Amino acid sequence: MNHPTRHAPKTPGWLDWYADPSVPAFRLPPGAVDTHCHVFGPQAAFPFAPERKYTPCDAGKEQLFALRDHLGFARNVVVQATCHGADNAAMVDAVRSAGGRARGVATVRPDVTERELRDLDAAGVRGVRFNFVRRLVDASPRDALAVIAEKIAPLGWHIVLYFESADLEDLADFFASLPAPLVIDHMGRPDVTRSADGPEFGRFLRFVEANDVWVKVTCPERLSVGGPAALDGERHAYTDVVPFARRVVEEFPDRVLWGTDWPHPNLTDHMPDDGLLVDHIPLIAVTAEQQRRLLVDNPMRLYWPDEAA
Ligand code: 0GY
Repeated sequence: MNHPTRHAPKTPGWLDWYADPSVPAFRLPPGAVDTHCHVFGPQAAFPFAPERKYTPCDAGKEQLFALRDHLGFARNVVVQATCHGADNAAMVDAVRSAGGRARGVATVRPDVTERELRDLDAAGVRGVRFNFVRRLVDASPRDALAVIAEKIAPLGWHIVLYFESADLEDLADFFASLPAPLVIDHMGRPDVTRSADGPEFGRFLRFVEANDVWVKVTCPERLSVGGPAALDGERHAYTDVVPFARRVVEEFPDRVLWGTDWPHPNLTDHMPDDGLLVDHIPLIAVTAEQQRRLLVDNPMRLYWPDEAA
């Protein structure tokens, strides 16, 4: 007997993505890539994982592609969200539906087979994500992650690392031992009440330099303490994050990536206007050359090397 699909209710207080984003004042360069975004479900087609730490609203591929076009991006990198666990079906479906204009980053278990990895690769997956943020995952055992790293390395994939800045010291040696290129989410989540020139962020920058890693200068809305207040009426939001992101862009211009983080999981105080997020870009990448590297050249080299300039 068929049971009707039972939809899990959203986590109390869940904020849905911004329904009517503004048109950014900043014109993205042709070929720009949004390297950090997710899909949630839709739940009826792609149920959420039992071990998830939150139940989001639906945020499907159609809405993602509509946002891509609205903001002026050419391509997306769809990162597996923890609410789907290691079931990559929704992410893979989105990537496959994009007509070559999307790549994926998966979550896999250590017992993943070579065949499964090859299928993911054929679908457009180019990396795995290792998540160390305790509110999102139960555990991140290093021996299991090392097994995954050994399995994905021959495919030429990279490893996306998501961690809290306070944990970098403990994790740094493990990260440095991994046999694949590394990409760090959201600048390693700096405490933006500290100085971007201080020792804490300095340690992060030296880790990036020593290990030649890529950095997503993403999520001002997640890192900001000051919030979205447009201080001068010129669509300048999240200004407390600017010194951090600008420093990374200036020091590592050919290693930085940018993304929206749509549909912005787990924000509790406000939901960002994605148009305003795009208008953050010229604050952190101030020259046309920095912008082109951040938005086009770097992500193309990492995700579409055959088409890169
Ligand atoms: C992000 C940030 C978060 C969540 C996830 O996969 C996820 O659930 O990545 C977060 O809660 O900080 O990058 O989307």
